[in-house]
Amino acid sequence: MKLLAVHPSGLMYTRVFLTLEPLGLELVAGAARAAGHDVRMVDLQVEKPRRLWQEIDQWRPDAVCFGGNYLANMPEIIDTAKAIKARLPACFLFVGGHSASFVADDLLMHGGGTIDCVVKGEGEAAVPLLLRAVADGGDLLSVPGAVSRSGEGPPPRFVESLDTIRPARDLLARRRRYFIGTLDPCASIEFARGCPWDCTFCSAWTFYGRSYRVASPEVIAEELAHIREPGVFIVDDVAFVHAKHGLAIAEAIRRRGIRKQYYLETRGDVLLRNLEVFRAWRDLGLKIMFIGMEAIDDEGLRRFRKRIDLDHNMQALEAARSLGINVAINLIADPSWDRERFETIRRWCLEIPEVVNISVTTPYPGTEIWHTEQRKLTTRDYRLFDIQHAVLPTTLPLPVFYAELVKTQQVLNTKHLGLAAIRQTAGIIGRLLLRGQTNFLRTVWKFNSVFNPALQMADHARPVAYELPLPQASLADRRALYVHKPAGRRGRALDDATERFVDAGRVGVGGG
Ligand code: B12
Ligand code: SF4
Repeated sequence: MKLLAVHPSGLMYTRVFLTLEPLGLELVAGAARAAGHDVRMVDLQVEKPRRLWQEIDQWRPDAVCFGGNYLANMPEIIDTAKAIKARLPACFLFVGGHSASFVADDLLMHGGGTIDCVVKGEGEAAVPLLLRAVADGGDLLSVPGAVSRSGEGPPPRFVESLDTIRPARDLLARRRRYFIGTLDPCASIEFARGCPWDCTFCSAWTFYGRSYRVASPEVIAEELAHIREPGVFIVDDVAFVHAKHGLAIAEAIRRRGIRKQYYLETRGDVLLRNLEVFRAWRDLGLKIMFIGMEAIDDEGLRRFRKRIDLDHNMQALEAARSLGINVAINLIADPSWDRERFETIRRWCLEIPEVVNISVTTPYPGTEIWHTEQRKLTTRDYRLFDIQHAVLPTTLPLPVFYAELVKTQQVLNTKHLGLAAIRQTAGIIGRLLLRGQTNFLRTVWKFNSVFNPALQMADHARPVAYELPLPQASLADRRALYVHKPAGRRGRALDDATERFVDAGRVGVGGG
């Protein structure tokens, strides 16, 4: 079959700071190709819609699939599916990905018959089976994870091993557009999948049933050896949970003499526990590390069930500084914040040398706070669920909340992308320009055109075609949260000491 895999446009954040390859969709495309299908890809984050319509009208695929990792992309996916079906009525349309898995029925309903199927969970095992069923006129609902308007198939299944799946990176035409900060251009890679913690605002653990699986160090090193980009973004939710695995990958890379610059995301307590792993990675080229701190007070950390106290987070920042690795931290702004709170945050952020990113508390399907948040949603417009908009009632009038939020982001932006910062990075910018890479330089003046209170208010005023389903009022069965059902301890490739360490840092009730 001819399969076209489409990734929707980038959201606010990716219009300024970074744009990365859609690794999950590439893995799905790779699995379909390995099963003998003819596969093409379009990434609307970096390609014009014209390219999509050319493929639809000239190549005329038998099937089109969409990567639905982000809730805010759902309206675009639904509208595009409707437009494709109008041009190619016989084309089989399906959606998969992180967020699509949590709102499968709703997508089918909004699609009004144009979306034939939603695949819940990991795509690599399911997509070859689905395409075979479509080609042979078989039963779609025999495919694990498949949901159609006639019902739901068996529960989604994990791919047998992360060592046997490889992303079809070669199918993306504009690879030089992927970058993060000064890692320009930048590819992405996965070392491990899943997260063993259970933070209330996050859906990474509910998607994978609190499992944690790893790829073999040799397989990872082999994949890295084939990556052309000098920068590499490690997509793991929490990098190097397991020290032995992190060191073994470092050793396999060293043996092959591979030199890259790396970016990763981790937790403060993991950094403190596995300092020698991060030291080894610094020596290998780890440049930037993102730590999800979420709050700068202990009360805030408790609310997010981030079982790490402020002292430990501060120690983690110190440790990262002592290693000479640049750190970016994330804080979550709550809609209840008043002017004084924003001012405190601004002052704190200016006192520390780290890059600070601010997102907004957003309950969404797959997270615990989607069910437990007592405040009523002020909107169910999918497009506003991008953690940059307020979807809960704000204490400040909404325009003032956005003015304060953007002012805070602006202070941070000026700190890191202002003239002084440019002077510091002038050498890097010069080297990038020599290689024809302008992505990083462009971030410097894009901020104000994207992060703007008036634009954010205008986003709330748009007519709403597609609304999220209403959250269920209570969370009687915690297992209902999961896409892949938890397999408990045996679902996690962690040694006993690491399992105990994880348990001490999470709430420890129910679940897997
Ligand atoms: C890496 C990452 C990013 C990267 C890269 C994203 C990209 N270009 O794809 C960056 C840093 C850019 C990013 C940005 C954001 N992210 Co992000 N990100 C992740 C993270 C940690 C891993 C994603 C990943 O690559 N995983 C590895 C690959 C292999 O897995 P995968 O993509 O999920 O794909 C598998 C399945 O989902 C499925 N699948 C995927 N596509 C398809 C398609 C079909 C047809 C099928 C059948 C199956 C299928 O099969 C794949 C293989 O098994 C996830 C958390 C998570 N664990 O999912 C958050 C996550 C997806 N991000 C999230 C958010 C909120 C954001 C931002 C909005 C944050 C912001 N500050 O603005 C932005 C928006 C970016 C945008 N696209 O415009 C939320 C999503 C929330 C939501 N419900 O919408 C998540 C779930 C994190 C969380 N803590 O809750 N993100
Ligand atoms: S540690 Fe918490 S926030 Fe980070 S990925 Fe895991 S569950 Fe999500």
